[in-house]
Amino acid sequence: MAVEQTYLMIKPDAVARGQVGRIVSRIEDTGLQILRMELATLTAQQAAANYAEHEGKPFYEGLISYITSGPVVKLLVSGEGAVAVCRKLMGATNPADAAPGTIRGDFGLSVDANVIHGSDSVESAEREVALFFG
Ligand code: D4T
Repeated sequence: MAVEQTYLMIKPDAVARGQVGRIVSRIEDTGLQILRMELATLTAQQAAANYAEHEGKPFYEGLISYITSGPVVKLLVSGEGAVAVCRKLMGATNPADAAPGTIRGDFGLSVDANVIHGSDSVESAEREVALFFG
């Protein structure tokens, strides 16, 4: 497997509940390397660019206002198969379907506040790293 970079983002609900440290520990426990980590509040433009594929869907407006509602933790993570490793660690989109032991399975409350985002491909990761870290 190739060394990849991926973009992760601990979402406002998890930051507000004080779960950042425990989530970062799980990322570190995979053996992947954290190259950058930063607390920031997303602009409406960044949120819209990140979720462009969902524009027009019933949950879109709520998603944009939620993701810009408070600070997130942006992470640039690198290592062997980093995209797939992180998607597996995150668990299913809906915390109700996410397996115990996954981040969403253990920390998530609902699909519209589901704790963490992770790039779904190497191509998405490149776009998201440029969008969020410049
Ligand atoms: P992200 O992009 O946040 O890593 O999530 P996923 O890749 O796992 O899932 P997604 O793109 O399908 O959904 C993006 C984002 O929208 C929220 N959402 C999703 C929601 O609020 N209601 C819904 O019905 C769905 C499907 C959760 C994640």
